[in-house]
Amino acid sequence: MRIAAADVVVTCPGRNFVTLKITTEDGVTGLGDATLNGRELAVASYLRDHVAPLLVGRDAHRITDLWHYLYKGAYWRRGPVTMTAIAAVDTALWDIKGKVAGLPVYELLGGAARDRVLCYGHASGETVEETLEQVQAYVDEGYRAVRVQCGVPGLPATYGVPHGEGSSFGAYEPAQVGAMPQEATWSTTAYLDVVPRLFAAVRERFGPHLEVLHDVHHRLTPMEAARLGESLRPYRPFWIEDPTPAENQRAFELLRAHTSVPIAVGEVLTSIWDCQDLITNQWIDYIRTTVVHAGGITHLKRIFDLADLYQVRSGSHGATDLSPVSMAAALHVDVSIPNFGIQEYMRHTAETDAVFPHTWRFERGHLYPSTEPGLGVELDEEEAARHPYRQAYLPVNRLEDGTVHSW
Ligand code: KDG
Ligand code: MG
Repeated sequence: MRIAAADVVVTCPGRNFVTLKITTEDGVTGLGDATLNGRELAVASYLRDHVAPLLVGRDAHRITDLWHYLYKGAYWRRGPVTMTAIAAVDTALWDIKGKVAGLPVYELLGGAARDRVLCYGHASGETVEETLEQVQAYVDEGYRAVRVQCGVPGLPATYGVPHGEGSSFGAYEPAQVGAMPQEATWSTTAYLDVVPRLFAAVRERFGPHLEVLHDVHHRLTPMEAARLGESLRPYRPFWIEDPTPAENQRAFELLRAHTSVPIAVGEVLTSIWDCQDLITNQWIDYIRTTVVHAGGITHLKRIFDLADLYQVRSGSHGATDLSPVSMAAALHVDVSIPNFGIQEYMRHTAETDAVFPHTWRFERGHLYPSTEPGLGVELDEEEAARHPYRQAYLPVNRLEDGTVHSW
């Protein structure tokens, strides 16, 4: 089954998405998400200019061979642009294989290992009280797990709290349209003061059973993160996420020695090598690598298989910059692996869902993968064409004295 064409579609139904569509000579199509938030066109060019010409004429069924052809064949390994491009090809080929076999992709991955996929939504507000109201709305919808973020008193804009275009309840959109990134301000002292108060209020209102998550977003040193972990421990967080940057994996050895709260890392990691030490030393509890940024279904499976050997569970990234194609693929992986933990789920806008009609679904706090052949998601190209690309950037973060800090 030879590949006839590989086309890249860039669309902005409220936010930018890059999608690869592979078509075989007999007309079967497969989709792969290639969205890299704020750097979308780099991946679009990588695919159009350097990958699509290499795919035409190749056997669409040889997924592993093509993966290594693109990875080892590029010579330049890893990195978000390369790994997102490879992910798109890999995901599209799994879609095609499923359609040809007449089976949903999870059946090709070994079949369902569970009936449903636990997911968490995002509750956030400027104040603790506003965040509590959003938690209540999620609980009313049947969510059993909720991520909580709130504004940091004294700071104009805080990570995870809606502001700006495209942000509304359940649709927090950090990338803002414009020619330059917006700038945010950060104070670790003020942050470490407010987060324990937020957790105390959530536990007091919602009791001990709700799963409560929090994203630190790479902003603390290991020892600051340890202090946060210890201050949250009485409130039993499900996890604290990205407590400190993970370029230096050994930072987590230090953190681990000083707090027992569960730790989740990995949304910016793009390969098994980037999380090898984190996993094999059991310095983390959840690995958050995704289909789209970590080399597709083929490579993500390898990461999760390694993690399983060390009792590390999955907790894939699922923000709105991961398109419904990514979410479809993620759910096939989530439902089929032995060491599934939780899936992040930020709802897309109606415009995005119209561009990517899909049959995976949410019901009472859980996600269910499509049971259609392939991934179970389509691309409406006419609808996509109605939303041309708009330049958008993630914010840049500075300390109060102007020093650039991790965003
Ligand atoms: O593109 C960046 C976002 O996906 C990221 O900021 C969201 O950290 C995030 C999360 O956990 O959803
Ligand atoms: Mg995160």
